[in-house]
Amino acid sequence: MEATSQSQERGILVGVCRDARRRSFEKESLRELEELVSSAGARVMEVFLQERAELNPSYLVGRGKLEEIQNAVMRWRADLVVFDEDLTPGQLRNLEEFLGTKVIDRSELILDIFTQRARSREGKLQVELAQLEYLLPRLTGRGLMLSRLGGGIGTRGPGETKLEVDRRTIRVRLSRIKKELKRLEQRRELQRRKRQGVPIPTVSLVGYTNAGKSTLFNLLTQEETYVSSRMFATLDPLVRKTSFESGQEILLSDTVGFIRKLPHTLVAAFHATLEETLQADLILHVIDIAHPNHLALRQAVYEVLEEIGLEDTPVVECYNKIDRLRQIPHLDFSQDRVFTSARTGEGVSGLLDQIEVLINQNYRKVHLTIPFDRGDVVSQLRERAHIRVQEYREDGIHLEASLPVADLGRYQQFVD
Ligand SMILES: Nc1nc2c(ncn2[C@@H]2O[C@H](COP(=O)(O)OP(=O)(O)OP(=O)(O)O)[C@@H](O)[C@H]2O)c(=O)[nH]1
Ligand SMILES: [Mg+2]
Repeated sequence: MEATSQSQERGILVGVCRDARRRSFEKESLRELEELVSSAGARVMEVFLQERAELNPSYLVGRGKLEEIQNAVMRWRADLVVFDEDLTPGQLRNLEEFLGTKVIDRSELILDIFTQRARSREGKLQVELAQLEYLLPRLTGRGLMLSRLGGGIGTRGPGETKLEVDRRTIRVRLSRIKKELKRLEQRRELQRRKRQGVPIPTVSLVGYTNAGKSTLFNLLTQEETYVSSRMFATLDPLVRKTSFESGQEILLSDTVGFIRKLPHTLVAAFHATLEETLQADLILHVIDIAHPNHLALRQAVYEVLEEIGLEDTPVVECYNKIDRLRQIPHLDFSQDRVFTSARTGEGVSGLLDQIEVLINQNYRKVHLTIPFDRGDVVSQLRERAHIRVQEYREDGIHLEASLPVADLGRYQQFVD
């Protein structure tokens, strides 16, 4: 549900910078926090950056800054204060008491956005799991702090209901969710195996949130995936088949966007949704070239890819949104870098060519005839090759397949 302007929450943001050398990073992070807050449906009224080497253990920020924030809360009649740093349960309590309004941190904000966006059953459960694990250590003696001040950001439970309040209920719920997730995971694994019966190369779109992955996905598959200027528009990974002019088919998958300072509890859930990507033959890394800090965001994406063990999958970098630039910067052209506008379609055919080249680089198209008594060879090929056509003929099983170059010798005797 979209908040209307009357009911829109009014937020104040607070960032902390402990080290002058990190000043521009923290400022950038605050700008991003501002976008996140608007994505969650609230309006940003004022932004504070505390620069201080020593943090106050009770309030994070110093007394002077705290009073400034308090004044701003009153001046703007703010409904919430969002900290760009993670707060301890104690700090959270102290700050709420002092400021007399709801206080949340970056993690809680991102969790809230994920809660709003999750669509599939699995996505919803993953987010609920992350949210409950985040809340558990933050329970006060009597119950959940969240039953605290009003509704809005940070108080939304998964689904339509408010979160249940006591520790025991949460534990029971957590173990149910885990069980259910395991079941769904097994089902997905089965579906994936079924797809692997006829292996088609898979290409996975990854990138920082808002880079244009879904827009590009729609363009390439002629599908209507949800595109939005809000961050984290896509949470549930989507897989669709599409084909090149040559007839070569690929499976393309759209994935959840990345972000820096992702809440720890979400990391696990988030990695699970990237499982499809783990199977990819090629990664299409979409980068918003119009973003002033796109190099840092690009780096953040590579860090996550490495964390989940994807550093060996070949990558094509797709510098998107070139329509927003006056001229394309002079980056040295290379095989694995393309410039596109998913909005105008510019550069997209070049991108397709590039994908096709890379996918076929290590494969050769061959026609094979396998004798009927060599079912073992057919099953080996199912694992290794991309089979396009399979026909039973008088002289044996006829296959039209793309074979890894390295395997050509081994199957030479069957080549027509
Ligand atoms: N100007 C311009 N805008 C674009 C282009 N591609 C995408 N956009 C816009 O950028 C915003 C984000 O696009 P999405 O396709 O939702 O981005 P995403 O990477 O899927 O984002 P998440 O799902 O949130 O991670 C939308 O407002 C798009 O219309 C482009 O080539 N040029
Ligand atoms: Mg998307």
